[in-house]
Amino acid sequence: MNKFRSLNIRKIQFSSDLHSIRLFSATSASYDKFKCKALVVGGGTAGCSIAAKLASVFGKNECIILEPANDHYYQPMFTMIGGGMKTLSQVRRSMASVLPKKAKWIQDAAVRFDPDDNEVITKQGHIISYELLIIAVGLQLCYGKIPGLEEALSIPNGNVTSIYSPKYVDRHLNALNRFENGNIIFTFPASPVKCPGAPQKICYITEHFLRKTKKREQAHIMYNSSLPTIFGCKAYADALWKVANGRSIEVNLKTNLIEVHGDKNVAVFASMDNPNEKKSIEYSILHAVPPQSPPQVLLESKHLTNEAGFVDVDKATMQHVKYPNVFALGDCASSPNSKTMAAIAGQVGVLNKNIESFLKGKPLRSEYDGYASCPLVTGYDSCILAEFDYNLQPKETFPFRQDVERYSMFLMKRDFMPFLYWHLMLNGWWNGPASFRKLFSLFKRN
Ligand code: UQ1
Repeated sequence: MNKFRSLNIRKIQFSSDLHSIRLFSATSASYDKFKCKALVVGGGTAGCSIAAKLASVFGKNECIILEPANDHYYQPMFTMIGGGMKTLSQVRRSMASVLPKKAKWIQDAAVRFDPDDNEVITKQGHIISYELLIIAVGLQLCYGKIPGLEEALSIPNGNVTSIYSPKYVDRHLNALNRFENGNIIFTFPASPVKCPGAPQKICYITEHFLRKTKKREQAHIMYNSSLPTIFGCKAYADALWKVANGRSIEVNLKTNLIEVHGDKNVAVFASMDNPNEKKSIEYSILHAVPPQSPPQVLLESKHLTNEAGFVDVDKATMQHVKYPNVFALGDCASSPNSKTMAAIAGQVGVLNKNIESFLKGKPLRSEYDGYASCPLVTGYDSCILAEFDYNLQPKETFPFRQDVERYSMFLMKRDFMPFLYWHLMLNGWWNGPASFRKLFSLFKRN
């Protein structure tokens, strides 16, 4: 690391961020310049897991992680928190405790990528140069894109809830406990989302909660999704239709939440086929899933991204299509897989092998097949474990039928997965269930 006074006009003239103003105005301020073998941008599931692998290969402080947050959440548990099966404090750990000890953590955010110079500029004005860049900045939640939603979510003890953010996740159980009668509406936005099963899981958990508390008769439950299908993979879509119909949940497809009037408890929906076709529905509880997009820094990095702002990688190797020393994984990558934690597990293994080949100057041979898994929790004791690939074909691990609700899969989701996450995945030791699948295939009939 060497300190220097930075007034590099070429570097700052393109930047719209605050730090460039700082560079111009505070001429006496000094900024750090860092150098490393591998720079991992993002300390979420993807960043943390790949950094653990790289830090152990490259050695102490040769891998830098750039991540501004203080806390790290095990987000797959948010649906269970919504149903009161877990608490937020059980799924939160300090960032310092989960990042690999051999890596150097810079608590700051990227504001500009300069892949031609192998540099990243941070919000505080530091410059980090790298030999290898791994982008794992996830998705941002855009509650503000739906007029009235943030306002409604800020009403104390309000009727609008959202398990997608730690800020709002506790509101759902509070609203369920207060519920007396009326419409309970669940939404799915018109954007890519992380864990596309979650908007439905919280719906089924809610339905079971109402049966348990003898309030089911008083509720009319609606699942309003902007998508044209209930689930992308047909085998599980058929199973989910049975769950929804069997529990008298009204499913409205191509129906997009566009406005919330928190003061009147009214949600406005528009048809995806005809945006002028709108309907207003009064709710007792509205569970809203925010539209999501790549973070701002990627939306401003056109040289690295596709049109939608995702890091433009080869969907098999996860290597950038233009910059061979740049890789991406997780929710911010352009690979067209379902954005789940299991997908990241598969990508980490592929990336690890391909980075090794890249550093040796060999062709990248490891290929990600789009594997994603979604434990579709359907209540307080049942779960359908969906597993599929890029072609939306089931790619199942266990020797029994997975398109049915099972208690065993519920226990796996609730009790085994958190252990696997904190102890194996974050240390870079879990690359998905491929070896279990091979083993169990010995017991499979047909
Ligand atoms: C998985 O690998 C994973 O990532 C760690 C999850 O996220 C928490 C999952 O929910 C699942 C189901 C898998 C796949 C693992 C098995 C054993 C099928």
